Amino acid sequence: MSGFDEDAIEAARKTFAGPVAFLKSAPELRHLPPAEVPEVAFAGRSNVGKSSLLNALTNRNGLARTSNTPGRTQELNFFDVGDPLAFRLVDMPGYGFAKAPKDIVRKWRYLVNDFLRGRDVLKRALVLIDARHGIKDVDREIFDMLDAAAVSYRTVLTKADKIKASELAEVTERTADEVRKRPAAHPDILVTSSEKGMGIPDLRAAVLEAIG
Ligand SMILES: Nc1nc2c(ncn2[C@@H]2O[C@H](COP(=O)(O)OP(=O)(O)OP(=O)(O)O)[C@@H](O)[C@H]2O)c(=O)[nH]1
Ligand SMILES: [Mg+2]
Repeated sequence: MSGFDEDAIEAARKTFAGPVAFLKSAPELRHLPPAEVPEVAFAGRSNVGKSSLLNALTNRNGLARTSNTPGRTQELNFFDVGDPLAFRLVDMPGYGFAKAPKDIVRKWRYLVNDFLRGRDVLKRALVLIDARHGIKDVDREIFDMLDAAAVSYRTVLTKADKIKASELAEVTERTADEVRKRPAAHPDILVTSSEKGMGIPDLRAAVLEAIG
């Protein structure tokens, strides 16, 4: 369903096998690194598996911090890819976790909205959706923000290893049907499991395609 050819997959594999390094963490916009290379951001509910997917993508366990505690990542975390620097990956703070204090939610909304609207090097966002749950209202809120900011995005199902193949086919179709109606969304869905490595070569190719 992703449709990348072998050359694109191989080029992406090589890129991500090269240098990748954590650059910095930005709790506020004034801490952002200079906008000097293309960026691709990972967005999604807390605990959906953003940091895990970043680690799988770059084949480096522990590059991005993962955790069972929702809300682990509350800043924008930047990772440099390539030497010389070719592009950056951005691990975004998760949203929608239960018991999030109001001021944290407000801070998240400002930070993410301002980043999405003002970051001209941001080429694409990957919006991660837990395959067990499908799209929720909190995800629709970020879709709305991305559509309004005209940031192109692609939907990625995570934790595909956690459900049966039949359920996975069903949630993939349901997700694609909803996403197709969105103006800034890429119509194709990527299905992944960081745990099993499923969909990771395609996701790498999708990142390279996004940075152009
Ligand atoms: N079975 C399975 N578990 C996964 C997968 N990806 C992530 N997890 C688990 O899900 C939990 C959350 O993963 P994280 O990568 O920390 O999630 P996150 O989206 O970065 O969370 P926040 O930083 O809180 O927004 C961890 O316990 C991971 O081990 C997957 O593909 N399969
Ligand atoms: Mg995280």
